[in-house]
Order: sequence, then C-alpha cells, then structure tokens
Amino acid sequence: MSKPKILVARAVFPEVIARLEKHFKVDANQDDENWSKAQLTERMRDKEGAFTTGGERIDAQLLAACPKLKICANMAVGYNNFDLDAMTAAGVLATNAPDVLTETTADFGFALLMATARRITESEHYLRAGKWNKWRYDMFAGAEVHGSTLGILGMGRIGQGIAKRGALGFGMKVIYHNRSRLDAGIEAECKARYVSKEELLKSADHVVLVLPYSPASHHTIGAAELALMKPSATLVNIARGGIVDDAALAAALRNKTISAAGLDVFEGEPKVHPDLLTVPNVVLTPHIASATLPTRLAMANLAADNLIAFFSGKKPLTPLNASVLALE
Ligand code: 8YV
Repeated sequence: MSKPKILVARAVFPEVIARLEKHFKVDANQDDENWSKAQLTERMRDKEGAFTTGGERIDAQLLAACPKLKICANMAVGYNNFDLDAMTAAGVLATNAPDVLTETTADFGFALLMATARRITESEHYLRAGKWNKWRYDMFAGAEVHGSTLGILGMGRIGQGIAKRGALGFGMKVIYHNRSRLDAGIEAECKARYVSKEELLKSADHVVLVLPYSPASHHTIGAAELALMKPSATLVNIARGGIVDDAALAAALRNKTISAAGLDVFEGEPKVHPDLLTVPNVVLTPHIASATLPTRLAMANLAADNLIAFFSGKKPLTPLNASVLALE
C-alpha cells in the first residue's frame, strides 16, 4: 500500500521529519518559505494530511480546494488558525498540541511578568546605551511582585501553572476570571479566587492574559478595560494577538494609564504596532513563550503522533473535533 501524502507547512526538527518519512510521503517546507494562502493551498491540494503551526489558516476556501485532506495536526495548543466548524463540515479532523508546553509556557509568563514589573529590558537598554554614570535611589524603581495581587484572565492549564508559581513561589494573592468557574479542588490547589472581569481589572497589580483567541475574545482588553486598571498595574499577554487592542494599549502606556506591559503576541504579528515600538515601558518578545528546545520538540512529536495514530486507524491523542472520527 502506498504511503499517505502529507504536507509539513513550516520547517521543523529534522528528526521529526525523519519520523514522519517512515509513515508518509512527506512534502516538507524545510526552507521555511513564507507561503501565501494560494501557495499553501496549492501545496496541500493533493495531500491527505497536514502538519501545521499556528500560522496557517485552514478555512472553508482552502478545504474546498483540498478534497483529499483528512487531518490537520497543529503544533500549537492554540488553534485559532483553524475554522473548526468548516473542518468538521468537511470531515477533516483537527488536532492540537496541549499539555507538553504547559509548564514551559507558564515559566515564560512569569518571566515576562517579572521583567515587566522590574523594568529589566528598559534598564538594560539604558545601560547598553552608555547612560549609566551614577546610581540613584529611585533608578528604575519597579512594581513589587511578591505579596502583590495577581489577576489571571483565562484559567486553563497554563493559567493554573502561572497561578501556582505566583501563589506558592511568590506569596501572591491570586484572583482569576474564566468563562466558567473552576472546581473548588483546582481553586484550592492554585490558591485562586474567582472574581468578575471588572473586579480583576480593578484590583490586580499584575494582569496576565492566557485566554484562547476567538471572535468572542477579540479586544477583551481595550481602552475601557485599561482605564479600569490601577495606574501602577502591569499587563502581560502570552495568549494571542487580537485579545488586546494594541493601539489602545500603546496609548495607555504612553499616558501612564497603566505602568507597564509585557507582550509576547501581537495583532497582525510578526508585524508590531509602531506605537508599541516607541514606548519605553513595554517588554516585547517574538512569540516565544513555548520556546525551549525540549518543549518545541515535544510539541512537534505530538503533532506527528496525531498524524501517525490517525493513519494507522488509531484514535489521535488530542483531537479537537472527535465527532469527525465517528464518521470514519
Ligand atoms: C506556538 C503557541 O509555538 O501553542 C501555541 O498556541 O502560541 C506557541 O506555543 C506557536 O503557535 C507556533 O505553533
């Protein structure tokens, strides 16, 4: 029997490509070319499976042009690049890559919170620019982290990881808001108290965003929400671009409506709103929250495991629209 044809849409670890090649006829984008939607569709047209990252939009238009496609395995926990309804309607299974990145991403969320609150990049830029010629008592005085109030919007696995770091490691009071309230057992484990979004924004010293992107969460944080926050508060976004209105945030940072922000994700990334590049009180990183080599390898292997399981007639490990499998 001939091997199923799959597309690997972005460059990934050579050992993962080698694994996939044992099972599939692989068309791999190892040069990491930036394909347009039309180029992606063209390369996917004759494929039965696809290995995607968060950047490739899989929608009804693409699916209509790729009738052989049966599965798209995302090397990301977030899957807002998938039109899940269109995929389900087309009978295409979608899988994501949760769990393996939880702790690494929570570490980064906390690192960004610390760097933001304690003005690490701002002070480093000052030092590198040769501006440091004497010590001053209030030089780069930042916000207290230990003992302060940490507000987490989006209390999934990564949010819970950040809550534990804050509560257990830094003695923070943790409040959270989520679509649904967590079980009392999980709240106790995370030492977290459920509050309304408004209360969270008004009372947190540090707000961390870890909620999934969907049209419903678009601009969850805009000018009105920023105005609710304390002028001394910091905001960290490791979720998705589009959850924050970046133009409104840049204005709030410039006007000191809030004191600082740490951003790993941006509206329209890899482009960054030009106003964010000119305000000093923001730490900017290029979507690297899950970026350690062991974690990225685990994410790639999980996407590969999903493809291999599916084409061997087994249940994929992390399906998003398992109802499609019932139709098989
Ligand atoms: C990915 C992410 O690295 O998993 C996610 O949802 O945002 C990151 O961990 C990125 O999406 C590329 O796949």
